[in-house]
Amino acid sequence: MHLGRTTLSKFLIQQLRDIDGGSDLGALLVDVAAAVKTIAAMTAKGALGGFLGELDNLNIQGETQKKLDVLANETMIRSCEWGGLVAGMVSEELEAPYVLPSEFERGRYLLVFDPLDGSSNTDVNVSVGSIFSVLVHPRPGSPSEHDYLQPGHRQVAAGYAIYGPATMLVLTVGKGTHGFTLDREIGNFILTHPNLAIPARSSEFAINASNARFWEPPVQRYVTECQAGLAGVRERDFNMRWIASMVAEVHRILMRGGVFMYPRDTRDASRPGRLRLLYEANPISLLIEQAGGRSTTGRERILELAPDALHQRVPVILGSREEVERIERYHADFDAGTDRPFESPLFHERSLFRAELTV
Ligand code: AFP
Repeated sequence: MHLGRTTLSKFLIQQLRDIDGGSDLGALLVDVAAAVKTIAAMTAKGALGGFLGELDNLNIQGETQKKLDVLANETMIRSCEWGGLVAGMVSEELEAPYVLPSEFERGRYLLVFDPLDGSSNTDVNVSVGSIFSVLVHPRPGSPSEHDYLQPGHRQVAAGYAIYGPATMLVLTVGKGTHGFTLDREIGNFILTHPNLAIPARSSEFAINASNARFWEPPVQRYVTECQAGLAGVRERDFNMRWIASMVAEVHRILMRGGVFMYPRDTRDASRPGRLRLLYEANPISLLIEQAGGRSTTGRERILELAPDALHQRVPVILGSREEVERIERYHADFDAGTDRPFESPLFHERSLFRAELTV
């Protein structure tokens, strides 16, 4: 593949030509890319397009809908409903699965997506994204809700668009994770980041620290150790980021490593996490694993979770393999009651949640 010359379409033809149904999958991903170009144009217009601001209704998540949430949702649906490639769609913005108009042929795939992730950032001009996941429709005809409830390892494609200084599309069809940059002048996605590989070791973590009082002890332990830096058990300093746009955090991790955590918190037992399994955690987890990283709830591999509801939420801890494995060990230690005190000579006692510096 020639950097800077391979278009998305050429890449997909090369990657999918030996896969059963590959041409249909490639055509669907081209339709998704077309929707992404339109969403990119809308987000780039900002206030000039009249696309900013909120609507006076709540979405099914109980969250205030932004105008761009609805426009992005409409764009993805219009781009993908008519080509005879999908049998139905699920969106973060729709309570029930989207049923195709009767005049459209039903295809072999199910498209599941978050049309605009990080939309709380749209009015402050911070990067947002779209996330998508492609599953095989298990039988002919229109899908039932249950047909979408497939574990993440059954995805045949997944990806995200990030609407940043550059618009990029990052995707996998199960053969690595690859990045494409939109050349706005010619309207083509060009392969610029083939075979992304997440560094196994990193010193950067992303978490919303305002929720610290709700975290479980293993996460408390990990973050406290990172904050202790060179003087602590990790014996090196760490950096923290929080953009409140998962796509932007994940993109940084794919580019230079790190860990992203939106862990289980004790606020509301009915909401074990903030992020949604089907159209956020699963597609992102496939991209991360295809790039050599790990993605877990802290206790289970996310791609093996059996979904029980379209919009269910899960805890998410993902990124550089060595750091995620450490956090998994901390969860196992805690669950087994072998959660050991800090070893550092600087810390003489350790509560369940934090070490007290003694010098
Ligand atoms: P929105 O799409 O509602 O802005 O949520 C974005 C998100 O799902 C994810 O992209 C962020 O990492 C996370 O929520 C931010 O959550 P907090 O606002 O609680 O930090």
